[in-house]
Amino acid sequence: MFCFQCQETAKGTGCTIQGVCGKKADTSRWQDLLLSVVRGIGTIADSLRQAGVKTGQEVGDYIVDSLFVTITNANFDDQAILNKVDKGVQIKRELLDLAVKNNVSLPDYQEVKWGGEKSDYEAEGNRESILRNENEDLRSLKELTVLGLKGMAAYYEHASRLDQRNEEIVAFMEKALATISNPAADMDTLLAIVLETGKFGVDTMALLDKANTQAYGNPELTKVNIGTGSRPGILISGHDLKDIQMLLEQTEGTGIDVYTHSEMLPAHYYPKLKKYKHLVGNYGNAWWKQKEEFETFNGPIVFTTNCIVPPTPKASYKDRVFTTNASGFPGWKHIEADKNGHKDFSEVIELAKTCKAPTAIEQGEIVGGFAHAQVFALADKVVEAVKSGAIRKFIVMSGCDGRMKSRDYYTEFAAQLPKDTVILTSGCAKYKYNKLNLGDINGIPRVLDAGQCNDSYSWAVVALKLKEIFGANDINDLPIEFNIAWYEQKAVIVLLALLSLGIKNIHIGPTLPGFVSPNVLKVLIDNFGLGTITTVEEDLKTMVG
Ligand code: FSO
Ligand code: SF4
Repeated sequence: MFCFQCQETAKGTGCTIQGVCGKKADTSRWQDLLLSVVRGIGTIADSLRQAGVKTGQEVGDYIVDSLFVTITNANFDDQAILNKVDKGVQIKRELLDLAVKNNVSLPDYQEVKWGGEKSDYEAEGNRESILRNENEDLRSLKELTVLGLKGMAAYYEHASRLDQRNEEIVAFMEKALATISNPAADMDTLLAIVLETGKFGVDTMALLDKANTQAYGNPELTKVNIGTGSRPGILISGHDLKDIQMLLEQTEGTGIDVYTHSEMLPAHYYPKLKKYKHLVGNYGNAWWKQKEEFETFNGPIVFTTNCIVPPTPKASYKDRVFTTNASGFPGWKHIEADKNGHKDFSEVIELAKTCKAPTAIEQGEIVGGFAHAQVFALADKVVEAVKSGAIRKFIVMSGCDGRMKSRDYYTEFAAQLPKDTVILTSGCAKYKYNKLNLGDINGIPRVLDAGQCNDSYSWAVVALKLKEIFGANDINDLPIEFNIAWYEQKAVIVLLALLSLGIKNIHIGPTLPGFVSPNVLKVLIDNFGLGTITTVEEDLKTMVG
């Protein structure tokens, strides 16, 4: 196997025996195979589209879902991945027929030519590994594109489950898949597609923002309980708001409480979700602490997206975990939606009724809900604080948390920031400092949490608004610094989106991506001033002076 898509990749260069995330070599091969099927389908769909032949929503939805399945720690279930390969082979055959019927000629790439015979799955999966591209710079740009597409697909899927779709985004995904399948694509073509991926990343985050806010209202300032109640609970993790909505509806009046975990915390900020009295709090921290925290939760757990840590054989909770959407784990029950998108959580609820209430591991509250609308509502206060010098700088510290010790940097950086600075956050990175009680500036909390990682979009909207208010010529002239922590591929699309908005001198850490080759890194440094982190003391000097 070879996989280098996340920040925890072995030695910073690639997992080759087994994933640090727990991914096995077989799973890695099936993911490579699935991705090659997706590239084939994307390429054919792109050619059909260019020729004006319609392919239907099923093709776009398949591409999106299959990309999502291959995100870090989303799906460890080989059979589920192979079922998607089977489905893809079927879709591909239908598209090939469509091409023949309409006289559309197709590129002769391996991904298009492969016949999809079951007996050839293993060999094709091995052939189509990341290392099929021998030139490390071309490989790097192709991977940067596909990893960005994976993040985009995740956000697109959440939006689509709330009935928001966008044909231009799907058309772009197909074009990008066709571009990276082309063995003759050169550096310039690939660099252009990387940057365009960022542009469509902004559009996808805007689409999801619209989907979430139209369905559930604008996030608002909210205090979230981190303690526990006396009734049994269901813990829901991941990013899908439609799932928590359905779970809240189905648990109402059953005597079961619902708790959010990790990236689901921001559900509390939405008026139409927080209205449920039995949505009682957030339990635990970021994804990587789940092995301990699921033990003490005592009740069932539902994964709606990625960030699964494989349990140890002794884990007491392993019979009470459920997955849905793109997530999966062998032996865990998977909840499918019916054809109307409805999911039946009755099995989870019945199980919860037999469980003990969660054991408290923390007490108190955390504050969040500062997506763009709430920040705009406070705009006068914020502008006044900047003009008077009460706020000297904003530091965007969005992104992911992770288990590496070097991530303590972010806790220390947040703690040592001068008192006239404000942290703008989103994603699970916040768990490194959202319980530090960093105080406020004239009533504005010093940690403003916009929401999930996709809500980094809010910080772009806020930055553009501040640019307008302060009459700045360039977004980079504002008193905003970007010190982003990354882990998986959603952070890749967030980064590409920020670059496409013209934001420069972004620091990413705790380490630079293994999939960025030295030459590609040089391009990113020369054009965007991209950098990483050093020590807290040094970085405080460069970022806040
Ligand atoms: Fe974190 Fe996981 Fe949202 Fe990621 S929970 S690491 S960037 O999924 O997607 O922030
Ligand atoms: Fe390694 Fe990350 Fe890939 Fe898992 S997702 S195999 S940890 S690079």
